[in-house]
Amino acid sequence: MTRALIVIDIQNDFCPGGALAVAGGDEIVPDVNQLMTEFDAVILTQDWHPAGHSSFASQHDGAAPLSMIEMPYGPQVLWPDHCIQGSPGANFHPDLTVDRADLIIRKGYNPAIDSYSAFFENDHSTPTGLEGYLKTRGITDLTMVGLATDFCVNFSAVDAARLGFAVTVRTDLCRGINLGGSLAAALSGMAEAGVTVA
Ligand code: VGL
Ligand code: ZN
Repeated sequence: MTRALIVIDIQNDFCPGGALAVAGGDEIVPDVNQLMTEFDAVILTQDWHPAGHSSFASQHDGAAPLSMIEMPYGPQVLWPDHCIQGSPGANFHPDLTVDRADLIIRKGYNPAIDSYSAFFENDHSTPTGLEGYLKTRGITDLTMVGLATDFCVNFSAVDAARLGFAVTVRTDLCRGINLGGSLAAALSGMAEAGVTVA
């Protein structure tokens, strides 16, 4: 059994003061850093959008942030502009132990498709390459922590379970956005997919 810690999107824009701040997003950083020492591999994910990304409300006339639209690949929440490639908001939280990471996987770089999951874009079919990386390293067990519980952590955990990994989400080391009940739905959806929600 080879175990990896997947640290999801602990970036300035998802922390207090950021463009898409998740309440308490920064609180988890010290314990996440400590947890890194217990794993064979550590992988960080980084939300990484080009300016003018199609998931930004600013790109849709009259659309309010946090409203929904129908995209060719399905329903999509429209977000405030966030995690723009190379911007300070896209940087990892300054206290996160980035040096411990074996791999940093970026996602959301395709202008036409959002990517919550670390494994597939929101069309649920375009891979990021993370599955191949983990499987070729013989990694079988994943623990996930980070932001946000109900979006990127949720989609990553459900995809990982479907791909055959043994997945644990440490909810004490995650924080959520909770849009219209999305947090409760995510917790039950993950459990249904076979994720251990700890
Ligand atoms: C995320 C919304 C938009 C996340 C990323 O990391 O959960 N949420 N982009
Ligand atoms: Zn994003």
